[in-house]
Amino acid sequence: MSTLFEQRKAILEQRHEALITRRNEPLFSENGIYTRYANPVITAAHAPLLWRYDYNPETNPFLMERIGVNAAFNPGAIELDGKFYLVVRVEGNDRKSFFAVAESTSGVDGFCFWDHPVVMPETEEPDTNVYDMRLVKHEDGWIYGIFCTERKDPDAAPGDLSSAVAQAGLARTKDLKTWERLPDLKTRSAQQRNVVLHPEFVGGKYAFYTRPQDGFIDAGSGGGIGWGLSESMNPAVIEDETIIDRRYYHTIKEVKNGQGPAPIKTGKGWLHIAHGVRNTAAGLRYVIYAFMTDLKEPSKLTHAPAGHLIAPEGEERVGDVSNVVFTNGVIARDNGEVYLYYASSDTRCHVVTTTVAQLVDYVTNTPEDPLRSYACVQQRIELIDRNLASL
Ligand code: M1P
Repeated sequence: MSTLFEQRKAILEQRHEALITRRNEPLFSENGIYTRYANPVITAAHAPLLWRYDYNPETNPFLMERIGVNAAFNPGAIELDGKFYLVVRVEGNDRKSFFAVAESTSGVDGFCFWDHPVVMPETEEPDTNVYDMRLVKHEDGWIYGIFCTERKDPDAAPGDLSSAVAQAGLARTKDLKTWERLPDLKTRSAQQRNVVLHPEFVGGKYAFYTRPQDGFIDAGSGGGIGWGLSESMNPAVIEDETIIDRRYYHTIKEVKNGQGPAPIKTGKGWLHIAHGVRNTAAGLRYVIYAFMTDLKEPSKLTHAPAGHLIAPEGEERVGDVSNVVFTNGVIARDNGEVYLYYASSDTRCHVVTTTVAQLVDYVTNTPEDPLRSYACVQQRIELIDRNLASL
């Protein structure tokens, strides 16, 4: 007769194994721009059982979960030696996020976490929370992890236990296992989130995409995707920040926006994937959009297709922070394939697959937002008339 502990252990292990070995099926692509997949690639349930349960029947006779995992989202992504690696934002039931590496050979399924999460060293001013790592293979030879470090606002009024200060944490590695923490990025902005390193030197300097903001949540008078240069990564200091992709009234990015992963270098320009936020009666809505900047001058906007590239669909619409899709990870392979990782509603990770050719076609041929309903109708009538003429 097996014990309750043994029965539960067998069921838990069987269910976990079935989940992480589950095949993922591509879905028909209605828009022809990218292919969605039937299942998320990583969820909280993918977290190893060893992270959550005490496996000692003496100290845990009911085989209870001791340290739960609430969510697994907003992964950074990188390809190393032909394998797909995600550095996932794992959030414990205690609300603290940490980073953990999951790897897969296909990029669309079979993601399996390494036994131990990332040990990210702290600076002299310890982080309360770290999240949303962008992984960048820089031409200086390092892999950089740029992430948000969040600490309680020292100027918060007594009793205000929510106000926080967000800044860009920096670390570098060669193997995703050992991380060297660098000083946080210094800019003139009170808060920074969604900071990303450009993969190449620009004029001999390190170049950053930034997102200056007045408050922890509100972009305020700030916002827009910024750009700044730094002589060094240790320390990284940006004196001048300019906005290269600003917010507009009545668009998908009227409240705020932020660079996603580092841009992809293409023959036509740097291809950027970002998130835009607008307000609704049901709260903020986060979508993913794309734009392109000049190959020689990566801070110069050249193409800005209207509207979203990806919006939350089906179960993606619901989670801890509903109506959100967010991306900070992409893998563009040498053969032109693109794996874009995104999370839905701050809860789980998904992938869409496409190619550089499809994304360049999308970005360079989708009309810009004309910013008025009348002009949008004119745009659509031109398309309809061209189509009717070709019948
Ligand atoms: O909750 C949605 C997202 O909110 C933040 O993004 P932004 O800085 O643009 O508001 C981030 O904290 C992100 O992690 C989160 O997914």
